[in-house]
Amino acid sequence: MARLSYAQIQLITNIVNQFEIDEGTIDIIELFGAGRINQTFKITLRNGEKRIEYLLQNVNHFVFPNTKELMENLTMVTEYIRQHGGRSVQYIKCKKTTKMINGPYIYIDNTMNHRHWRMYNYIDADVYPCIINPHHAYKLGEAIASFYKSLDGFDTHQLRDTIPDFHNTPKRFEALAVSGLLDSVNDVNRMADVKEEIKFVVERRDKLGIIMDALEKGEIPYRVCHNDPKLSNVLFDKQKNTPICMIDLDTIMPGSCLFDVGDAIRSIANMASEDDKTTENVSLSVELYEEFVKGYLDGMGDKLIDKEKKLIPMAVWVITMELGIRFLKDHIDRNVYFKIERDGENLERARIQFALAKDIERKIQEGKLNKILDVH
Ligand code: GN1
Ligand code: MG
Repeated sequence: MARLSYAQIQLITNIVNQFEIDEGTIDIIELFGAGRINQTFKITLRNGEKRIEYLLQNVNHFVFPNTKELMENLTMVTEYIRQHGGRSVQYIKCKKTTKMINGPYIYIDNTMNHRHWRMYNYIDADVYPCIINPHHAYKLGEAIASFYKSLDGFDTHQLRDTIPDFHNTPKRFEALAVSGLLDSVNDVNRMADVKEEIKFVVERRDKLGIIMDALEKGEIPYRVCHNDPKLSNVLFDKQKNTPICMIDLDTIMPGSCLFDVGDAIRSIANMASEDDKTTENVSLSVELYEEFVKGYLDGMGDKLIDKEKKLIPMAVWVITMELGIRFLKDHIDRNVYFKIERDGENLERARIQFALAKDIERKIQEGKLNKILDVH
């Protein structure tokens, strides 16, 4: 991980000082986490023998244009969870002397980019960056179910869409088509590179709306969804190894729980990594899929309706296609959304997702993803 320069340290120190924390002096500042969107720093304060740790985050306001509404969502949800006996991160208000343009929880800095910052307490916990054994898949299923339970009774209407149409897969397809059209005028070579991938998506466009349609027709319910349910977004108790809470709550919005189920499976059950350079290792592990589903069904009990259960295999496919489409669009748009280290990375990421989608199609056809579901 890159080390910070003294100039950066001074900048961060100044930002930390805009928040209402006064339990000690800043002792350590380090880069933290590996998100594709926001940038996170861990801040350690020292007061004699006591250490207090926080996370400071630069919220990507290209991705989240309305950080005021974003923080309203997050504070509502985290307060609800705490009031109902659960644990969650707690956001820190800015000092009264700080100019607050976007509500009490966001500080906008004075640099050219006017970056948006927020701070919250650091919870000391176990975090698994990747699956080590099938039991982790089971535990993730259980953790996501327990997140849903902790928000039981929360009125979804209170939440704003922080990213409108985030999992509206047909709209993601339309956005890809628009980027493609614009770019074919400007950059013929870039479009030539993605011809195969565009064809792959177009051939499958009719099935992309299967979850959105069920939701809009009222066949499956709206619930409070996390929308980024990867294993590394769950904190586990260091002693008991039980889930404490889910983090990275920026995309909490109303939607189908199938978005979360699909995305969680997509992210953990691929034998290849999301950032592999070739597709040779891509394959959906049926074992990890089944373990996750077991954990999720055990955790949800009778909360899940039959139609939701039935759609689980297709949800994994839809969300995989959707992320492929998003990576592909970002490649065509010259990487304005997902962080990259070199051009071409987003195209490689899209290819991984499409290869996975193809493997899922095969496994659905062979009936391999239905065995665990007990639905016909
Ligand atoms: C982004 O930043 P990160 O890694 O938590 C993205 C998710 C994708 C994920 C793919 C707000 O999440 O939707 O599934 O990358 N988050 C947003 O790795 O777009
Ligand atoms: Mg995220």
